[in-house]
Amino acid sequence: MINKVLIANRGEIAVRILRACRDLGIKTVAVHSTADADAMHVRLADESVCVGPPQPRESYLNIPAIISAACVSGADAIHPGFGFLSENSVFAHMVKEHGLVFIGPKADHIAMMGDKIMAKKTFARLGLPMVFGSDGALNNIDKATKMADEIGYPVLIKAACGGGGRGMKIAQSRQNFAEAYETARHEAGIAFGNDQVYLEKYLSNPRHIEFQIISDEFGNAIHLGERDCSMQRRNQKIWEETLSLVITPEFREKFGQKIARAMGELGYVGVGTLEFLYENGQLYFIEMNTRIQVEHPITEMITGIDIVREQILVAGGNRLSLSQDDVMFRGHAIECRINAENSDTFLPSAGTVTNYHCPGGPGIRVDSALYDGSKVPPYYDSLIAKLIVQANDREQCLARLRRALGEYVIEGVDTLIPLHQNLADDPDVISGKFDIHFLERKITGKT
Ligand code: MV4
Repeated sequence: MINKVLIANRGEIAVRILRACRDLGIKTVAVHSTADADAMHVRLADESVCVGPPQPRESYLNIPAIISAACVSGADAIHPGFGFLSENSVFAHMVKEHGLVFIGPKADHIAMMGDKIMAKKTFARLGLPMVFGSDGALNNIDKATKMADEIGYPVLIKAACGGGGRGMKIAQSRQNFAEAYETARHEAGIAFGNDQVYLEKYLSNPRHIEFQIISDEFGNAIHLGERDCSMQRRNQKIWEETLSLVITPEFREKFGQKIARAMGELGYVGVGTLEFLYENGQLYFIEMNTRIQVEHPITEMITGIDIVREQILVAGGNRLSLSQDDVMFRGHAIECRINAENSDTFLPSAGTVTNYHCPGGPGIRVDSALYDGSKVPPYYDSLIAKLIVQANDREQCLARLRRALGEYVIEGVDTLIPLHQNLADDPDVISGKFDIHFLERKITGKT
C-alpha cells in the first residue's frame, strides 16, 4: 500500500498528481527549486522540500537530493510525472533499491523502450505493424547504403537513443545518403553517447496517432483508445484530439485489443503510450513512451477514467479497477497547450501573472498551476496551462473551445491563446484535414 507520495516534478503535472493522491487519501510531498518556493504545487502539498537552485540539473534532476527528500519525509513512493526523471531507468532502479515504489513501469521496460531499436524489435515480434526499414542497427556505411537502396528514397536515419524527433536525418537520394548517415551517427554519439542508427522509409505526410494503455501486475492490460497529436511544431505538440477522425470503431477495437494483448505478453505494468504514424489507412509503430503524458486528460474526458489514479493504484500492486468492457468513449475532446510563448514568434515569455481568469462551464477542464501573481520562471518548460474541452461531437467541441478561449485571461506573460483561437477558426482544422506538417505550413505560409 502507498501512504505518502513524493512528486518529483513541478507545474501543472505536479498539481494533477497531487489531486489524484488527495482523492485516494494518500499524503503528498512536493519538491521544488528555489525559483519555485511560492509555486502552486508547493502550496497544495502536505509537505515540501527544497531540492536545489533553479537550474533543473541541480534540482528537479538531482537524483540524490530527490531520493533523500523521499527518505527524510517518510514517503513510500515517488511519482516522476513527465519530462525530468520520468524515463530514466537508472533513477527508477535506484528508487526501488531505496525501498521506495517507483510510480511507473519496471526499470527494464523503461530501458527497453528508451532504445528505439529494441522497442521496434519487441513490438515487431508481438505482431505490430512497422514502417519498412532496417531490422536493427546499421553499423557500417556499405550495409547501410545497401539497405537504403532496398528501402527506396527518401530514407530516414534515426538514432537508437533518439526519439521525440531528436537525432533524425533525412536522405533524399543515394547521392546524399553517405553524408546524412555519417552526420546522424556523429550527432547521435555526441547527444546520446551512443551512435547506433537505424533506417526507415520516410513517410512524407503522416498523422501522429498514439494509443493509451494501462496494465497491472496480474496480466490485465487495456487500451483507452487513441489520440491524434498531429498538430505540432518542431516536435512540440500544441493541440491534441480524441478520438481520431481517421480510425473507425471496428479498427480501434481490433487494433486496441492487439496492443493490449502485446502489453500483457510483455509483462508491462503501468501506463504507457504507443506512438504510430498513420498514412494511407495504415498505422505503423514508431516508439513507446513509458510515462504519463501531457495529453492524457483528453482520454480521461471521453472515458471518465482517472488515469493517474489507476497509475498510482497499479504501481501499489493493486488490480486495475476496470476491464476493457468498462471502457466507453463519449463524444470528442480537444486539448490546447497554453505555453508561455509569443503566438507569432514562439519565443518563451517568463514573468509574473498580473491578472488571471480561468474559463469554466459545461465540458471545460483546465489543468494548471497558475494563480494571480504566480511567477513563470525562465528555467523550465513553457507549458503553463492545458485547456481541455469535451462535447458530444467534434463540432460542438470546437464551439465550446472557442467559447473557453474567449473567456481565458492570462496577463503578464505572452501565451499561445491567440494561436489556438486562430486554429479553432481555421477551415482545415474544422474539417479535420491536417497532418504533422500542417502547423509549420500554416505559420510559414508555404503550401
Ligand atoms: C518518422 C517520420 C516520417 N517517416 N518516421 C519524429 C518524432 C519521432 N517520434 C518520430 N518522428 C517522425 N518519424 C518515418 N519513417 C516523421 C516523423 C516526424 C514526426 C512524427 C510525429 C510527430 C511530429 C513529427 C514531426 C516531424 C517528423
